[in-house]
Amino acid sequence: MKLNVVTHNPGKVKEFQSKFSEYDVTMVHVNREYDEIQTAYLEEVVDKGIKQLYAEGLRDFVIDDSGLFINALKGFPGVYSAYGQKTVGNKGILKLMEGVEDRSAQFKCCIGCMIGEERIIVTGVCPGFILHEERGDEGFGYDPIFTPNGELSFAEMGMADKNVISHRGIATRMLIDELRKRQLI
Ligand code: ITT
Repeated sequence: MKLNVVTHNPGKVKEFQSKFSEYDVTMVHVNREYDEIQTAYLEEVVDKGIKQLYAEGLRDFVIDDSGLFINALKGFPGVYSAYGQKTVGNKGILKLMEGVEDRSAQFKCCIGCMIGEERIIVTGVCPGFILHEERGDEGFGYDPIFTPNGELSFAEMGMADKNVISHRGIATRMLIDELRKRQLI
């Protein structure tokens, strides 16, 4: 089957495809807008986004709202991660973290899926740490400054290894389990 991925971010589509190929699902990149409401919760953004796209007539699709939550910055950039990436970027985040001892952070990924009338929302979390410098050139977004285990950054790992432990990898596995339970894939 085909599943539309509504996003501006081709990196997300690639990560979904690598997980869904095994189930004969082809991801189709749909570069289309939906409103991302201002809220502290990724799940609310996804819930509203799904309802809007469904009301506009889109069928069989997934959307993904993700963010990097840094403990020493009280969760910033969090739900503002896309804005943080576009404005200060990784260098700006590293600057904010200069001299900060607590480097702990979490990546979160909330995926919403609508197939037929079935609506599924799942969230995956990946704990880790903010590095002191950018490392690696794979992946996208905050990957060069995040390490899940204090060793390699996500951008040094390559997609397959990242997917095993990442927030999106975890959320995608949860979604696949739900879809299989409901015999949708
Ligand atoms: P959409 O069109 O799907 O919204 P986006 O890239 O703007 O694409 P989000 O609104 O979910 O995505 O914003 C999340 C931000 O966090 C964005 O800047 C991403 O680059 C970054 N991000 C999300 N997942 C990431 C990952 O796995 N690795 C690195 N950065 C990530």
